Amino acid sequence: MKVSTALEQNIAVFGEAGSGKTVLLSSFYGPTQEREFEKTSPYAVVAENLGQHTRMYRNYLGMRDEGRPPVGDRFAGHSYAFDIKPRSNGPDKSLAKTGLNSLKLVWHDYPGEWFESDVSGPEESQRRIDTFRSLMSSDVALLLVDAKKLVDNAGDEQRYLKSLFKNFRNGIRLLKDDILTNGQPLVQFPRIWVIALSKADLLPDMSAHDLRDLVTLKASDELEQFRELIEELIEGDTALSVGEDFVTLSSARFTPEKIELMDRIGVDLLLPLASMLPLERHLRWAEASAHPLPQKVAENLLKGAKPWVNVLVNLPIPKKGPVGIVLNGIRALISPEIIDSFFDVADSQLKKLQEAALAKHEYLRAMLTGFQQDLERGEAEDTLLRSNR
Ligand SMILES: Nc1nc2c(ncn2[C@@H]2O[C@H](COP(=O)(O)OP(=O)(O)OP(=O)(O)O)[C@@H](O)[C@H]2O)c(=O)[nH]1
Ligand SMILES: [Mg+2]
Repeated sequence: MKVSTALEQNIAVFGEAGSGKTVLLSSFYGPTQEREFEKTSPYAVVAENLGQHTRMYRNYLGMRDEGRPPVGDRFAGHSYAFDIKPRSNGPDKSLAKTGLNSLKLVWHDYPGEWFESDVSGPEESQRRIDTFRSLMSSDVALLLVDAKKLVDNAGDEQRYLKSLFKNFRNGIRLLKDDILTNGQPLVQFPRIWVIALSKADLLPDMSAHDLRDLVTLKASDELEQFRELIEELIEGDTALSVGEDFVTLSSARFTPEKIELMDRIGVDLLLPLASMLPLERHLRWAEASAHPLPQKVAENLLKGAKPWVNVLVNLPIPKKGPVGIVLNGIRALISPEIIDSFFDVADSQLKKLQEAALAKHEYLRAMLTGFQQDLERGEAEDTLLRSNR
């Protein structure tokens, strides 16, 4: 049996038909296969499935070389697994210390049509449920808001935004009975629902703050109803952020002649968002004393966080022992002060932490610290707005 040496994180991408999901995936993946990226990036991205690699890369090349966007893949609903391997000069010392040396990202694509049309039969209905179940292991979900639709509805954006959030809600509500067993709320379910503007190049002046303001002004009731639905699905609904984080994304700049794939917005934030954002949020939730979470929920959040803390903070956590002991070990380790000092370090300090990790040949740790800097940068540029709750 192959023992996994990867930290794993899942991200679910929800968007209506044509909102840019497939292009986003290829724009995330394609550039990582270029020679320039291989020379300069601190990590490599390897698609686990060769067929998926070929499709994503072919889509990318079609755009890059022939100015041709990928053909629609309606009703597809796939999961894509990527190995994110830090580049190293020699063995990664993180592995010796923590048993981990890479990151696995699983990207779940939820087909747009499923929000907009009825199922065509029992087989497709089952496929919807299966797809939904697979993405429930994600900690982060992106809800795509299509900038093209905002442009088309200029002056009347609320029409589009209200119907969008209603559709998201209906799509999930229809599956509610199928995903809950005996009506029991779920412990494991995406708890961070980030609102992401896709095709942001069409609204180049819109910042993450502007996006928040627009959604709040035009569709806060519908967003609230969506949030209420998610609350019904999960146990421990104080550990939930729906529509509190915002990001602007553009996969490329599309002109009639060309698709400029080097001209992207926010795509570099996807890995950091998927990996570092949940860690930060989960630790805070698990430690929040004002609204203590049900034990199962806190344990689940901390259990997921444990290997990350191990790699990042580099302090010993008991590896074995009853769950309670291990969890107490983590609790002691990640006291609110440590969380604060860890996540609120200044950018310059993060850079130093990263350099120290590199000097010690702890490449995985260096990579994750780099992701944290990316999030800081995204906020400074206002392509990202993180909830401060
Ligand atoms: N301007 C601009 N246009 C984009 C961008 N991404 C996608 N598009 C356009 O939107 C079209 C649809 O994008 P897709 O990625 O295929 O949409 P999808 O969400 O996968 O759609 P379905 O598979 O049908 O659910 C593309 O053919 C492009 O013309 C972007 O970042 N900027
Ligand atoms: Mg698609």
